[in-house]
Amino acid sequence: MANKFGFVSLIGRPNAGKSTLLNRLVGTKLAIVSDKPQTTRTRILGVKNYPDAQVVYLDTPGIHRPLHRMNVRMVDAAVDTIREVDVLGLVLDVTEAPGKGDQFVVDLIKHAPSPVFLILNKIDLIKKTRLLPILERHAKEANYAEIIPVSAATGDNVERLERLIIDRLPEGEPRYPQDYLTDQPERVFASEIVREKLLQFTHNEIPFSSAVVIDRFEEATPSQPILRLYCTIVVDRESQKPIIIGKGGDMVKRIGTAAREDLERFFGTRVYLDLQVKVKTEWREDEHVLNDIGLGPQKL
Ligand SMILES: Nc1nc2c(ncn2[C@@H]2O[C@H](COP(=O)(O)OP(=O)(O)O)[C@@H](O)[C@H]2O)c(=O)[nH]1
Ligand SMILES: [Mg+2]
Repeated sequence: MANKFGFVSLIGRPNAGKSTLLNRLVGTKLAIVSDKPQTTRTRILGVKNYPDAQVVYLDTPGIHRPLHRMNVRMVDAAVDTIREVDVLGLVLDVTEAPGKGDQFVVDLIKHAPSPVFLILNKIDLIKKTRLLPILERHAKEANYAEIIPVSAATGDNVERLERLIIDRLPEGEPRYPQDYLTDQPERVFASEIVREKLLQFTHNEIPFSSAVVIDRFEEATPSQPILRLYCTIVVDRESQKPIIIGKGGDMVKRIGTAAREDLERFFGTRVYLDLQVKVKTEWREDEHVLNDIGLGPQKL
């Protein structure tokens, strides 16, 4: 049997479970996940090798109405993948009632050049009997190549999804080495872990109006077996700074401790993490910050 190779993009509304599915597909946590919308800000690539195929999965920011330059870049990063892939995976949360935003996404993919898979996610949250009418409703709305119910959280039906994807990929040799997992640099991964903890422990406007920038990343060496990370949490307004710092610094300490534990596990080394909090008004419009967080000009 010939080898297959291809690109598959996961697109959809915020919170549908795209990043959870990417992590499930590649078997490693590449993308941070949270219950807040707009967690993913850039396109994240993950490579998976099968006995007969190499598949490059692309996780993308959720498609939403952009109110800042940052959000325009985020949505572009998702929409740009539509023309670049061999299979387009539209991820939908089955527990959500259909809304205007869904219609926007469905219209967007109607002229996609590649087969579109509708991936109905979070089936662990609904009764099996509720699934059939949902499947029928979606079958009428567009010409999907496949409609597949899955649970990214439990892994239910994900292997079947992978088989159906591989069936649709063109023949081709692997383009990445067997041990290649992602194009995401280690420093970006590190800043994302810090941002994940920030999202986890803070509420209201903080998740949307903060970014994490790595100022210095000093790798561990045999004589200095500790990775040193100097990060700045950037917020939009003066009033947000004390929320992140917390009473007597307890919030920033909590974020730092949780991030350090994850980072030590991931890098397999001791980690020193320095966290600063800075106010930079309107950073979401600022070219330099956007470049720093990976939202500069992007290409596959
Ligand atoms: N119960 C359940 N929760 C899920 C599933 N997939 C994702 N989630 C949760 O949905 C939320 C959003 O997930 P995330 O992957 O960040 O969504 P994204 O914005 O589309 O990337 C998180 O709280 C996830 O834990 C699933 O299959 N079942
Ligand atoms: Mg995401």
